[in-house]
Amino acid sequence: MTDRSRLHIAIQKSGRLSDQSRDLLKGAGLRVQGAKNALTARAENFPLDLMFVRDDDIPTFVADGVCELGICGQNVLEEYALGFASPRFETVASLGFGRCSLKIAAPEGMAYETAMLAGQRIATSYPRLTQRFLAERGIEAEIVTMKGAVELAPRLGIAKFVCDLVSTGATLEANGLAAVETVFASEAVLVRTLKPVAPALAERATALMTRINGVIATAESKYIVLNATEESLAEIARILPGAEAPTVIPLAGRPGHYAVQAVCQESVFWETLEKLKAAGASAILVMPIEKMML
Ligand code: PRT
Ligand code: ZN
Repeated sequence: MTDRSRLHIAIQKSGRLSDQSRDLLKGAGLRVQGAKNALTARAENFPLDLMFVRDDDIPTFVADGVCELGICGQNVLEEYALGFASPRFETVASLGFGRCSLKIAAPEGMAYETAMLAGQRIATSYPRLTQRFLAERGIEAEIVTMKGAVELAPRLGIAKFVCDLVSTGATLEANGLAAVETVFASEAVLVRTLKPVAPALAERATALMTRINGVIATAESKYIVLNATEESLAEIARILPGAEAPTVIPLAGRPGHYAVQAVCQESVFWETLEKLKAAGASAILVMPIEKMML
């Protein structure tokens, strides 16, 4: 039985999402003790227990309320959710890692059209997402469910097409396949249970989610300081990426000259700095932001 005075979050034990899931919680200020191969760990400075499980089990843990929170790929969550008539958890943040796409792949060089799937066999580990894709297009095909090594199915004569996760595409290519159509785009998300949660615990969950949103916002954000002349201010404000109303302060002893300060909530590239300079900015500083609460 889990301790109901503490929050519980399910994260992947070992795999593509585990390091970044741990880093995110660390970034939210949680000190976590516990060996890498433990099943649970306790945050020392927040009433939170971590449960390390297989990614496929995370939807069940959160849906059943065993864990109030979970970090998991949307592909796994949506495949699970399609098995139920009503929602069992809700997404509270997109985390910006674990990006991949579930794609239909066909033999390399085939002049593919969606209609060609009709009556064919499609191998996949995501039968419900694949079925939804086919149903939305009015196509009937036979779905062959495989737990892994889906990319081998065509070579083994099990299926003509596959529907598999792709990030770089190298795995498909190595097996003579090419991605031809996207079924579902995915990234890691933070979800919370829709089971009732005691008010005190719900408050803690909200506090943790606020911190996590702060970490995500901070990751891309930069603080920009620059000098500008009065006539260049409007153009500079337009170029600053994702910045709302910048702070403009007159420079002492230099009439018509200003210091401009802004939080940019999008990546700041060299090209952006070049544009700012061309618009009349000088002494441009770009600084990382350590913490942010929105
Ligand atoms: O042990 P456990 O069940 O927890 O882990 P797992 O082996 O089921 O999952 P894991 O760790 O491989 O992936 C966890 C999650 O990472 C997935 O559910 C996705 O949300 C996300 N993710 C991101 C990926 C990929 N990228 C990815 N490339 N998951 C799998 N792949 C595989 C894909 O299945 C294929 O075999 O990588 C291969 C393709 O990669 P490319 O780069 O060759 O295209
Ligand atoms: Zn898995």
